[in-house]
Amino acid sequence: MTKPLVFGFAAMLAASAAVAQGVDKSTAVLWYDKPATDWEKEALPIGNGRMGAMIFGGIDAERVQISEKSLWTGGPGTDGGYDFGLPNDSQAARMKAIGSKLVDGATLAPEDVARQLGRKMHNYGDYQSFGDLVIERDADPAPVSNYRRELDLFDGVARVSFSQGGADLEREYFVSYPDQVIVAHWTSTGTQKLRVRFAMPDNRSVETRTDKTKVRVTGALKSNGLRYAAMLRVLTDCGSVTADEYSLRVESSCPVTFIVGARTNYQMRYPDYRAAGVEPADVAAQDVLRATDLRHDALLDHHAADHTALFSAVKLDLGGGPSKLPTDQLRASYATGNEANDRLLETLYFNYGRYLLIASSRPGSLPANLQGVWNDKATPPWNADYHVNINLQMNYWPAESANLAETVGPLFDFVDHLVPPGRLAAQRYFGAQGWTMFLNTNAWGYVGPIDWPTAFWQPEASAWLARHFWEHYLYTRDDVFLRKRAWPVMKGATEFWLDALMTGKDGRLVVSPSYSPEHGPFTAGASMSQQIVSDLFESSLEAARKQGDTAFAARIDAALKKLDRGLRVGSWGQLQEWQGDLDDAKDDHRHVSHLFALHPGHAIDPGTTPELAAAARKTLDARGDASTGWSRAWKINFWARLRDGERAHKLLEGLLRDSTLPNLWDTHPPFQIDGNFGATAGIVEMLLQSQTGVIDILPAKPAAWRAGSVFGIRARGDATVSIAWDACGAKIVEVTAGHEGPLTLRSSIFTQDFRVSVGNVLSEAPEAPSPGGLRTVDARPGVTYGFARAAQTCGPNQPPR
Ligand code: FUC
Repeated sequence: MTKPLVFGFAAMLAASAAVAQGVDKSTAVLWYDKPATDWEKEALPIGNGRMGAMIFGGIDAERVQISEKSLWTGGPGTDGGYDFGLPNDSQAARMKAIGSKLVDGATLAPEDVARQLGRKMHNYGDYQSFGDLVIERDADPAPVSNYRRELDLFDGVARVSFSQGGADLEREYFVSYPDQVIVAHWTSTGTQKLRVRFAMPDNRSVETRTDKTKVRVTGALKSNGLRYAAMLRVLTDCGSVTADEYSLRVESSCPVTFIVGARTNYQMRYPDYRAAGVEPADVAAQDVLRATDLRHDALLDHHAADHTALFSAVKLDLGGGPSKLPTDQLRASYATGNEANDRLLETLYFNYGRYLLIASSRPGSLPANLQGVWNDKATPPWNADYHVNINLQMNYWPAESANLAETVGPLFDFVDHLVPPGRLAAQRYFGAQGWTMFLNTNAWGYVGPIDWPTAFWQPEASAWLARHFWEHYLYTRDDVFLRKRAWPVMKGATEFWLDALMTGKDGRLVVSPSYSPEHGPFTAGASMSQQIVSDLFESSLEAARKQGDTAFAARIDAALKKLDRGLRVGSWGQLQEWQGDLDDAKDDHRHVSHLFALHPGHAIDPGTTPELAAAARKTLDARGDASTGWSRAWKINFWARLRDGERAHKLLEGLLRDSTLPNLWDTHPPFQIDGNFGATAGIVEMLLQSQTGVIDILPAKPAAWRAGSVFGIRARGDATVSIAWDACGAKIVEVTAGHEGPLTLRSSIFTQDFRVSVGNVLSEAPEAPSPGGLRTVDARPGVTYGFARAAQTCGPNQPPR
C-alpha cells in the first residue's frame, strides 16, 4: 500500500487528515433504522476476501448468512465427469474453415457458429451459499426503540443497536483477514438469553456435533465430493453456555462473542483442485482455536488495523453531507434537489466500492466473482462465476487507480492458474501456441466455449486479462513483477494471437472468427477483437524489449505493422463496431465493446485522435445512457475519457437512481457487483487520468462537484496524487513519486501563477504560467511535489476551469 500523503498546504486540508484518522466518518457509514428482511436489497455485506457474511440485524433472531468463495459444485470429481471445456480432439480445422469463410466476407449467425464450435456446459457448477449462523433471543414483547443498523466502511465493522425493555443492546460483526474468522460480539445492559446454531441450505445434508461451547458442521457436496466444515465457538465471561444436539444455549449478563471458522478442501490448482491431506474441519477448528486465544478485543484490533490501513489510503470529499437521512432514504431521494445529500451519496458510493473490493478480494483466495464473495443461492444468476468479456475485468478496474493494489493478487493468481488449461484450449481449438479462454470460467479452470449463441465467444479474454498485469506494472514500475509474473502471462497471450490471427483480404491481420459481445453476427475483425489484440501487442512489444527478448519483440513488431487496428469511422459518424459498416443507430445494446480503445484501452483520446473521439461520442449518444448497472458504470469511464465530466456525472446519477439497491449494491438486475467497481473506477477517471503518459488533473470534473478534495489516488508511473479544487479548478496538487524519473502533470494550476513546494520547502516566489498547462518534475522516490494556485481564492471574475 502507498501511504497517504501529508498535505504540505496544511490548513484547508486538515479535514482530510482528520478523516484519514477516523474522526469524521459521515461519508463512510451506511446506516438504516430498521432490520433487513431482503438478502439482496437490504442486508449488509462484510468479508475478508475468502469468506463473506450478510448481516440482517433482526431483533429477535439474527441471520448471519455465510459464503466461502471456493464452495462450488461441478468440476473434477462430479458424477458424469468434467472436461474443463476442452475437447479431446483438435477443432483447429473446423475453426480455420469458419475463420476463412468469414475472412472471405461471409457473416454467420451466432447460432450457426455455436452449433459448430460451442460446447455444452458440462458439470460447470455453481457458487454455493455456505449456510447461516442463526442467533435467536428469547422473545421479548417490549417495544424496541433507537434501532440502528450500520456498516462502517472505515473499520469494516457492521453494528446493530437498539433498546428494549429497559436494556440497551449492541451487536458487532466483522470478518477478519488476519485471523480468518467471522466474529459476532453481542452486549446488553440486561441478561442475554440466546440460542445459536448453524442452519445449512435445505439441499445439503451435514453432520452436526456440539461440545459444551462449540458447534461443528461437516459435509461434502453431493455432486463433487468437495468437503466443507464450519466451527462455531461461543465465549462469555459469566453465565452459562450449554449444548444440546444441534445448538448452544447461552445465558449471560456479560458480553457474548461468537467466533466462526469456515473452510473447504479446495485448492486453486489445475487440474487437481483438492488439497491433499487437508481436513476442513481441522483447519476451521484451528482458526477458531487461535481466535479464541486472542478473544474479542485483540481480534477487533487486528481486523480494524488491517482493514483501515487499506481503506484510509484514499479520502474523497465532494462537499457532501452531513445528513440525518438513513442510507436507503438518502438513495431514494437522490437527485431531487438537495445537493449536499447528493454529494454525500456519491462519496459514500465511492467509499463503498473500495470497501467492497477489500472485503471480496484478498490474497489467498479466488478473485471477486459476479457477486464479489456474497451469495445466498444454490443456483445464483450466471452461476456467480467469472465472465471475462467485461465483468471480471471491471471488478478490478479500481484496484490500481483507487490505491488498492493489495486486492489484485487473487486475480493474478487466478489468471496464472488458467494458463496451463488455457494452453490446451489454444492447441485444441485453434492449433495455436500460447494460451486462451472464452467467455466465462469457474473455480475449476474452465477454459472452453459454452453453447449459448448470444454469449459464448471471447477468445480475446486472455489478452484482456494480461493487460491487468501490464497495468499493475505501469502503476508500480515493479520490474520484478514484470519479469516474473506479468511477462509469462502476456507473452503466452501474445504467442496465441501471433499464431491465431488470419490474413484478411486487404492483407491486414485479423481475428477470425470474431464476435462483438453479445450481439450482431460473427465476422472477421470486429473492432473490439482488433483493439484488444493491438493493445496486447503494443504492451507486449514494450515488455519484450524491457526483457531483452529481442527476437520475440521483432515478431510482435512485424505483426503490429500488419494488424488491423479496429478503428473505423462509419457512415453516420459512429465508431464502427464491425469491419463492415453494419451499425444500427437505433441499437441500444448494453455492450459498447468497440469503445475498448477508449477505455480501458487508450488508443482513442480526444487530444491525440480527435476524429475517433468524436466518433466514439457519436456511438455513445446513439447507444443512450440507460442500461444494466455495469453498462452504465462503463459509460462513466467512457465519458470521463472523452473529458466530458457533465455526461460522466449524468451516468453516475442514472446508476445511483436506477441501478442501485438500498444497500448500495449495483443491480443488473439482479444484484451484480461489477457496476459498483466500475463506477468507483469511473469516479477516479473523472478526477485523475494517466493513460496517455501525462498525469492529467481533474480531466472530467463536473460542475456539480464545486469544491472538494481527493487524497491518495494513483497514477501510472508509481505516483500518488492528491488534489484540492474549487469552482475555479484545481487549487492544490501534490504528487509523491515512488520511483526516480520524470513525471509530467497537466493542470489548470499551470495556466496561471502558481507556487511550488518540494518536500516541505515552499518556493520563494510564484512561478509564471507554463506552456500547455504542463509541468514536468524530475521526481525522486519518496519526495512530495506540491503545486498551488497563487490565487487561492476563487473570485467572481475568475473563469471556471
Ligand atoms: C455478460 C453481460 C450480461 C451479464 C453477464 C454476467 O455476459 O452481457 O449482461 O452481465 O455478463
